[in-house]
Amino acid sequence: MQKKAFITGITGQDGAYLAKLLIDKGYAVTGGVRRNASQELYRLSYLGIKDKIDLVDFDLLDVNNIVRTIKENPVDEFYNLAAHSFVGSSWNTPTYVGDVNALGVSRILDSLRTYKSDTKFYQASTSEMFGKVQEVPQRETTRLYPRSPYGVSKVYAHYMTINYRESFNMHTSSGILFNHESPLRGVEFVTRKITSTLARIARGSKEVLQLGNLYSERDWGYAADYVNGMWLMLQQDTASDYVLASGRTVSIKYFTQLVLDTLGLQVEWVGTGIDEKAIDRSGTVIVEVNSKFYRPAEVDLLLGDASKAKLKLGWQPELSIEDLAKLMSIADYERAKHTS
Ligand code: F7E
Repeated sequence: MQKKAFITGITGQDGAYLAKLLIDKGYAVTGGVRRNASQELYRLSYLGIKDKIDLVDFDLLDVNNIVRTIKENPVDEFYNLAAHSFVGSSWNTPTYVGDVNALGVSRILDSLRTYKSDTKFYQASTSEMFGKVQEVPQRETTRLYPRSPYGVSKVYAHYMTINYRESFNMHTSSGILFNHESPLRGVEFVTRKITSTLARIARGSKEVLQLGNLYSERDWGYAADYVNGMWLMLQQDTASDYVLASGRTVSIKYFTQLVLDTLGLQVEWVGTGIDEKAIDRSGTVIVEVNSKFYRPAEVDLLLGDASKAKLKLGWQPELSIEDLAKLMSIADYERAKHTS
């Protein structure tokens, strides 16, 4: 019989890649769309799956909507990828972030428990829960120390996912995903901000790429690899928590340099701290630091250990950070053709 899956956050980067993966595997996919996100269907179009998905109104803040959705769309697998996902702005709306990211998961879990408790559930947990890291590398057992309202909200959701597994014997798994990027990443995140802005500059635009902390380090992978890990978690007999990570961490500056190299932009880095800049041969500033993009509390170094996922799921990332930077830079260079 054809398997059915429900994906919240289907208009986002991960939702789109996961929907594509499931459709290719023969699933019937229903996607939950928040009213304001409905204009963001371009990712589904980009992957050629927009017409293959049943889209329904879904809002993590509305418990009646969630109950009705779960009753009307009984599925085998439920993937919760919807969230307020931008760490940087989570300090501006901390209560809202908690309502969506933390209590929203309670609403889903309790509705599933009440109306369809044999559904396998996936929760999008995050390396931001490690925050001020308590060990390096970080694994499933590492003590959590979130450093933003976003991270704190995700810790609540993570433990609720574990709690429903232990309290009600439900198949609820949590993927602790380190940063994962792609040409479909939103431009507010640093990798896409870098590739899209530098691609326009390479096409002749006169803008300057303004960044915050050049020296924070991230363990970056390719989103399409990571959604495969989500699916694998729900195919296991027993639910559990898994770190998905590349096992390598590089700085924002390193990633920026990879993109500059791919796009053929030759620069020299000068200055330090807030005065650090990348200047091209003609003396034009291409990259500069702007304190506006610093965060009130930073997560300086994230490095994941995905050994458990490798051992139990047979999962491993395929794309290196160098290849990922190339893929994203080339995609944005192509897009910039139409804007410059
Ligand atoms: O920042 C630094 C910034 O916004 C990465 C989300 O998917 O991954 C993502 O969260 C780093 C930070 O992602 C700029 O300070 C410097 O250290 O791309 P980001 P994130 O905060 O790591 C995790 C796993 C999630 O779960 C989240 O949902 O880059 N940085 N300069 C900057 N960041 C931004 N956005 N913009 C800058 O100009």
